[in-house]
Amino acid sequence: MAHGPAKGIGRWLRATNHKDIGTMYLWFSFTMFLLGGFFAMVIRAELFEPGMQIVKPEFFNQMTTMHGLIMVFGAIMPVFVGLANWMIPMMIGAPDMALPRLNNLSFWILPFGFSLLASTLFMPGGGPNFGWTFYAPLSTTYAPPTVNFFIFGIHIIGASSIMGSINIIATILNLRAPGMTLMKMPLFVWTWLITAFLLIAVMPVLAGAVTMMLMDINFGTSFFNAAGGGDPVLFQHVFWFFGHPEVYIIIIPAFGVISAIIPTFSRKPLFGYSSMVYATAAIAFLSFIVWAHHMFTVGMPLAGELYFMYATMLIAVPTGVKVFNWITTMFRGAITYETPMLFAIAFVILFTIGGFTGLMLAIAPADIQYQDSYFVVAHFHYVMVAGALFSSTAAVYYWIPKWTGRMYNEAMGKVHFWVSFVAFNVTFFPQHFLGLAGMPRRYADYSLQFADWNMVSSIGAFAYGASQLLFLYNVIATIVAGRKISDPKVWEGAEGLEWTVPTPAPYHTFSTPPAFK
Ligand code: CU1
Repeated sequence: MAHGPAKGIGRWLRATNHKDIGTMYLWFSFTMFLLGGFFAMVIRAELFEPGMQIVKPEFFNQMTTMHGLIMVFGAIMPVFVGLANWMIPMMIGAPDMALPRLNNLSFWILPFGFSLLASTLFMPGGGPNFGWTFYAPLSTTYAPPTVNFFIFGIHIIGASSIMGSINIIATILNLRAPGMTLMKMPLFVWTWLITAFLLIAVMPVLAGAVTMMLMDINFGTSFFNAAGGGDPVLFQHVFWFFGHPEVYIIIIPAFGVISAIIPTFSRKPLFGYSSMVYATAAIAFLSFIVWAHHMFTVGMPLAGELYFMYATMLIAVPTGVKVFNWITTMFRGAITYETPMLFAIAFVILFTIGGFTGLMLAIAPADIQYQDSYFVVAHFHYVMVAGALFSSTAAVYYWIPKWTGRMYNEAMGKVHFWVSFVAFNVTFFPQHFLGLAGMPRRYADYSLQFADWNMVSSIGAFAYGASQLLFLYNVIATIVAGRKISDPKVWEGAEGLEWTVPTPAPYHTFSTPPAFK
């Protein structure tokens, strides 16, 4: 094997540099975002008006399933791993990630996992059609034969996440520069430290769920089969013991991004740093003990319903602390509204709306009405899109000058923001009305009284989809021909802005990583 930096494709295949791996994660994630987004466009095109027009119901089910799986596991989780790879070593003054070869493996198994998953769409029997939550017995007894590819894909994706998390924890705990104590770390680093522990705790649970499925389907066990003495509700318990912490795995690094951007553009230090750390840890702990709020209609004992209802509502307390701190950071700050700040402020507003509808859904007697309606779809898209996607978009605008040495086009960024912001709300706010009016989720068709708001929602979705192409164009234009940040014109009107939180020494000044001295 040749030594020294590899050239051409070898630079990427054999990458051990955290920046190259971070870049690959970001581009992989954006590719998956466009693919999952394309599936969303198919879904909204079919739902544009009542009656069947574009796709068959069977294919529609595959679209809703693949949209969810690709967005959660392919777009949102990898984008934050990409940001972690790029930023964590620089934020803590480390020369690189602690386990660079493991880092390479974590990334490179992902394209295989997702190729396996996506190729099922072209196989006999079609792709997974049981929703991204793949409840048994729909995903076991009634699944297409390609479910085995789905299971293998999930295993690969899970292994990637676990390896990535081990790497992040090892890096943060061992490679901090002298003087970088835990309570001095930028919040983005803290949020990832906590997220990595969540991932290591729950990805094996997901692996267990799909392994039990594999056994039920192929080897005659009856974990989820009532006829053989099993219990389909067990599947939901196992799935949501993974699935609820999973939504925090997605949103906690987003909190870290927002906690970096808001102080910068408010020109004030973050308000309540230590309370942010403790609130994040509290949210992570609570995320493990609320899973059955997804299952209020399975026939739990009343004591169980009450416990899961109150425990879920408790999460609003540390989340409220965070929102309070962000707003207090902005209070009386010298705020300017560049693109990252616009996305960050939109995050705070829209994520809070998603949080409030979450509180509504947490009320067990009300949830029995909301269950499986479009209200739930509206709720989690406020959290996932306006939460996770807006914050990762903000992060790209915020850090791309640091990554490329070039400035993005601010005017185009602002157009991207405003079209995204308006189109997002046009898409998802009416889905609250549809849900409250009784429209169920995951159906290819609906009755006439839901026609108007569905058309509005579809128009919003097309505009949202189109505005992401503007983002893609802006990013490529920045990399290829963006104004160099050494050009003083870039800094006009940006007095007092700091693009990095602490400024660590350039990594080549370390002869030995501090931890090994
Ligand atoms: Cu949950």
